[in-house]
Parts: sequence; structure tokens; C-alpha cells
Amino acid sequence: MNNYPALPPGQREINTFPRFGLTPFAKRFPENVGEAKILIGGDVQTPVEVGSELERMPRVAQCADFHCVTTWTRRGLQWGGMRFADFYQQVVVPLAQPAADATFVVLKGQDGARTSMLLEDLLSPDVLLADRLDGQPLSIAHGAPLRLVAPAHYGYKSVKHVARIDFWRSDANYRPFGLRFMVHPRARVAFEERGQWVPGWLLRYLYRPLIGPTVSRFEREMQRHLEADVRDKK
Ligand SMILES: Nc1nc2c(c(=O)[nH]1)N[C@H]1C(S)=C(S)[C@@H](COP(=O)(O)O)O[C@H]1N2
Ligand SMILES: [Mo]
Repeated sequence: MNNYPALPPGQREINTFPRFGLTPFAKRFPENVGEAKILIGGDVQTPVEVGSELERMPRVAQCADFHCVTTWTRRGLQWGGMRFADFYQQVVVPLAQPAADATFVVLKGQDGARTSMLLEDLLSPDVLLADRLDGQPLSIAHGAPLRLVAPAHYGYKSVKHVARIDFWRSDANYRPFGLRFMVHPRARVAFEERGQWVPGWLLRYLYRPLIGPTVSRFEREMQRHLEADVRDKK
């Protein structure tokens, strides 16, 4: 018996937290893993780059489950960082002055990964910009120097190595990465919004065989990257 509530539909618990993503990103790593810097743009008065502002933000700790769209769930991760809502109200609004109706948000990682979220979903109190995991600074594998954590949404919304956030009035110019059916505009776990056009329960069976090979691939490339890093420093 466990005391946890049931897993969301179609999810299965694993007891590791693998580095994961679409295979093209297995070999891509962030250039800057030091101080986080974020470019804020889109339909804003003043595009700005922020860095030191982030260090003055109120800090929060949060325990949450992490649900990948391919059906693996890692329970009880301990994140540390700032609430996205605080970042929006205390940094984005005063410095960049986004248009009031700029509610379509595009987040990009240093590795070129990108995703979109609705501003109202990002302002939920459980959405963080995290720089710590399980009591340690965030590793490269898990998104250093700063990543999004949106526990109510599938993992592909939680962009790692966040480098740029654009606030747009419309989604007209946004092209998601990869195949369109794999991307849901909201991707809420509770509603099994895994993708578009294809029902979520069907995607479970399409994705499950990909988990093993993807985990191995990401692990192997991470190992190579760390070894290359050690060689460079010699
Ligand atoms: N920058 C970036 N963010 C990313 C990805 C990625 O490849 N690059 N993969 C996404 C996917 S599909 C998942 S499930 C989670 C995995 O997070 P983890 O690698 O910390 O386990 O990151 C998401 N964010
Ligand atoms: Mo994922």
C-alpha cells in the first residue's frame, strides 16, 4: 500500500529521473551553465535581458511529481527556485511591459528546444523557474542553470536551460518543434492532453516502446559530454 493518490491516466511510476527529450536534443547542451540569463521579448514595450534581477526574487521550495508524455512519472521531486508568477509580476511586467493581451508565451532553451504555454497556465502557483533539485544546484542533465517546472502539464512544457521567453498576442507565428500531432497547446496531464488529433490513450501505446531507447541515448550523450568536458579542462 502507498499513501499516494492514484497516478494520472496512462502514467506509470519509475524510480529514476532520466534525462529525456526528443532525440535531436540528446546531443545538445547549454553553453552557459553559470548565472541564468533570460531574454524577454515578443509583444513587449522594451525587450530586455535579465540576470541579476533573478537572484533577488523570493525563493520557494516545492515537492511535485513529474509526468513525461511517454507515460513515465517520477514522484516527489524537490524543486527550489522562484514562482513564474512572481517572475512575471516583479520582473517581466515592470521591465519589459508586455501588452495586456500578450498571453501566448513561447519559451526557448539554450539547446534550441522550444515550447508554448498560455500565460494563465504559467501563472499557476505550482509553476516554477527552478535552479535546484533535491537539495542540489540543477545539473546539466536536468536543466542548468534554470528550467521551467509545470507539474500539471506534460514534461515537454518544462523547458530546460531557459534562455528566452517571448510574450505574444497571437500564436500565428509560432511553429512547434517536431511533428504537429505530438504537441498539445496546453498538454494538461489530468485531461491526458498528450497531443493533438490523436486521442491521448492511443499515444500511450505509441510512446511506451520509445522510453527505453531514448533514456539510453540521452544517458550515453550526457556521459560523452561530461567526459569531453573533463578532457578540455586537462
Ligand atoms: N531544453 C530542453 N528542455 C526540455 C527537453 C529538452 O530536450 N530540451 N525535453 C523535454 C521533455 S520531453 C521532458 S520529459 C523533460 C525531461 O526533463 P529531464 O531531462 O530533467 O528529466 O524536459 C523537457 N524539457
Ligand atoms: Mo517528455
